[in-house]
Amino acid sequence: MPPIAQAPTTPILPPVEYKLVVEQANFTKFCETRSILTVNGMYPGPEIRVQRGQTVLIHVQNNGAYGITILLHGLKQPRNPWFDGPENVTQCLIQPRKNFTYEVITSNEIGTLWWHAHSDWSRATIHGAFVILPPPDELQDSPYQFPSHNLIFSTWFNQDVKEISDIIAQNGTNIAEAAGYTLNGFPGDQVTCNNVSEPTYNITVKHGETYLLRIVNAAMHEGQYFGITNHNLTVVARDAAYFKPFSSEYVLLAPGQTMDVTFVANQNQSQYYMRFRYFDDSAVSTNTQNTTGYLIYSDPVEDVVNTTFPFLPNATDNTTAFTFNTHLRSLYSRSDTELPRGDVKRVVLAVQVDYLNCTGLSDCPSTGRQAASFNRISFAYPNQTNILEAYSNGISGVYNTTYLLSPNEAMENATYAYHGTNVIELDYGDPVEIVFQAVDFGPAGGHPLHLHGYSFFQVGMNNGTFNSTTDPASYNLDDPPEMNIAVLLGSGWTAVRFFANNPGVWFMHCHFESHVSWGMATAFIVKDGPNEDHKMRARPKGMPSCGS
Ligand SMILES: [Cu+2]
Repeated sequence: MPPIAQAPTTPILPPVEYKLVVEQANFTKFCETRSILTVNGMYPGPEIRVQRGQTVLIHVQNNGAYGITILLHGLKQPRNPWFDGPENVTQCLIQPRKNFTYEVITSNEIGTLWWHAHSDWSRATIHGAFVILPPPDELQDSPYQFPSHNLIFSTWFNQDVKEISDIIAQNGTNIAEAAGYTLNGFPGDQVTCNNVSEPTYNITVKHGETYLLRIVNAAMHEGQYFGITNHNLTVVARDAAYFKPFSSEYVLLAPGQTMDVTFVANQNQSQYYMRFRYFDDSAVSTNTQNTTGYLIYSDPVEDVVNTTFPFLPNATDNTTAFTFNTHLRSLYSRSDTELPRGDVKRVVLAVQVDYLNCTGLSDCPSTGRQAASFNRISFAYPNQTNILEAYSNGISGVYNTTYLLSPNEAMENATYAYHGTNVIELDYGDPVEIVFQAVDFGPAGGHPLHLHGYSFFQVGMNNGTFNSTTDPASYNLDDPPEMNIAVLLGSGWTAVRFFANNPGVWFMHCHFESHVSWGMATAFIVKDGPNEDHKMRARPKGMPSCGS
């Protein structure tokens, strides 16, 4: 059993510090001026940049009108769940006029991750890139030597996102349709306001140079294809883990995923389209905006603009999405030591959108409401405390450690879910396999399923119902891709494996924001192991106090 995620041996750099001030700021997009919650007045927020293995101190000052939390998405935070971020799971809200410092430990992540708010729907506007560079001696042989640009794709609403999330969490109403999307804050030239194109993000390149794009899909609900006219892309990493590089006309990112892609500026010196186009295997209506940017050569020999869009697959082409998601392979296989290959503790989770029976529940309409669940448990956030606090202090009555139903039972009757704060307990070092099984074959579509505190290896993925006898025979146990978000397509199953070697409380949830609001979430409690470095760190001083 391997040790907890360690940074490869590199010189220890002193911690780097960032200040994030949460505050309202006005932005005009899609023909409306709105006051939105920002960090440092920016949309998207500032980049955080570190060297692998470095610790980051993030000082958050909340000058907003309501409480928030911040998550460093995809950082494993070894033994350090206290600074992971999800509201009422590992911490309580940072209330208005309060501050809190996150101590973020980077370990073996490389490339691009992101940070975002992890309370209500604040992440719609509070997010930014988190860049992890290799140490100098590795940099020169890595794709991170190239000049890079961050491409942050976001969803924009013409309503207050706090109001949207409060209504959805209470009434289970359907997703509020986005006003549109932005690339680094720009809607792009396919969006017009009073017949004038909205501003378009652009990057300038020199002919013959290689560039790195750090793509963050910060969208609330929308998977996205991305491509550049006439330029081939090479995928080198996703979710801060290297892949065997592969060349592709386009890439696909689920909400929450990050991807590092290189390309060579080797075309006629002109201007080309960068384009995002949504992928959606659900029947829920989606804003179909094409989101564009320009790639501009610095010394155009001809004053010609290439107006052709890059080819991107059809939005409802499930086969292409499946092919892309099953094509990925790890490069330096941490899987050599970190992938469980023998007996595993298998956790099958039926993943579905369903209904909540509101009998006996407050704040729930008597007619019932739409919900989402794992094994028909729709996750209820604790109220006046958080799960980590309850776990570390031995406070009972905050969460349950048993799931009411076996997956088979959960799949039998797909109508109603139960409301509960149910978590899954693991012993330190357990070799774990999670099989996500889509149950709502149909309109709900697929789910990007995200685990905090870990990355896992996707060993299998297919259509239909998982067969525990025959399907494991088809697993990739040689070079499965490592990730922190596994895609479950709407009609199948996805299997991931990891060793439970990071003690603490770790949230797991769908990265569609409405599905989390409806309860598609749970947490793993990984118990301490026998040695000192197998134990969760002690509770830091100054955690935000609970209760409003
Ligand atoms: Cu979902």
